[in-house]
Amino acid sequence: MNQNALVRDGKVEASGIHAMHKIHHVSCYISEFLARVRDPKLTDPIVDLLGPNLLGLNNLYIWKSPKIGLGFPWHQDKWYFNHQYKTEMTVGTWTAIDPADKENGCLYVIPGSHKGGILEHEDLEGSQQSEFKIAREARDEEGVAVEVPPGGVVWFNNQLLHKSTDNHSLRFRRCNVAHYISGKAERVPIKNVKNRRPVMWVRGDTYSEKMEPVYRDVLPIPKMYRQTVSGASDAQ
Ligand SMILES: O=C(O)CCC(=O)C(=O)O
Repeated sequence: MNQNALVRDGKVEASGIHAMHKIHHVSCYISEFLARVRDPKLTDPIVDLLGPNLLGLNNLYIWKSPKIGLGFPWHQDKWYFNHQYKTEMTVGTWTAIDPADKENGCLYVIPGSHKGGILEHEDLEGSQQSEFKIAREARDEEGVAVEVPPGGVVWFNNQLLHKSTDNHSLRFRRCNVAHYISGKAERVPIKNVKNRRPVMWVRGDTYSEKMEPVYRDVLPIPKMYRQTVSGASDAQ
């Protein structure tokens, strides 16, 4: 679980659900969330894009609290996934829990940007998501707001440039994000095996020579994730 960066940096005081920012990997540890990631309503459109064999990657809740919820800078998810998996494409699903609009920090996308290659991503200063990098060449004036009702889903190619804005409203803006990759994708070998994100089976066949391990059942919640918001861990 991540804490809101303004709370973490002592710039505002908030507690409980108002101090939260993200909850990571819920589908790896809680069976109801794993079932949701496998829901054909979410995955049927992805089969059209990635084929019948699907694995689930990062899965998280983003929690923008009223007035203090922070936006995300322009980025392409592939910039992050490139370091972990050899693949042309992953697909992200973004599901609104609350109505998402310009006032409470909805997504913005640059239409057609998924065809333009991967931009440089640079470090970002300030309280905005410090773990996030920014694609500085992305142009704000090309961004289109994606306002979504609760339960509405956005499916997006991992090269699509997207960002979101801060929550200026008195309402929450929460969503669930789930990323999918083809079962035929290969893992990039990494040294720190301990910090590997678990990869979950979603549907179809798996290829153990390319991706290992792939989990079919939820895992025990690691100690590092078992902290409360007041002592929120920055584990990702
Ligand atoms: O939900 C948001 O505000 C941004 C989410 C996002 O950019 C992402 O998950 O890559």
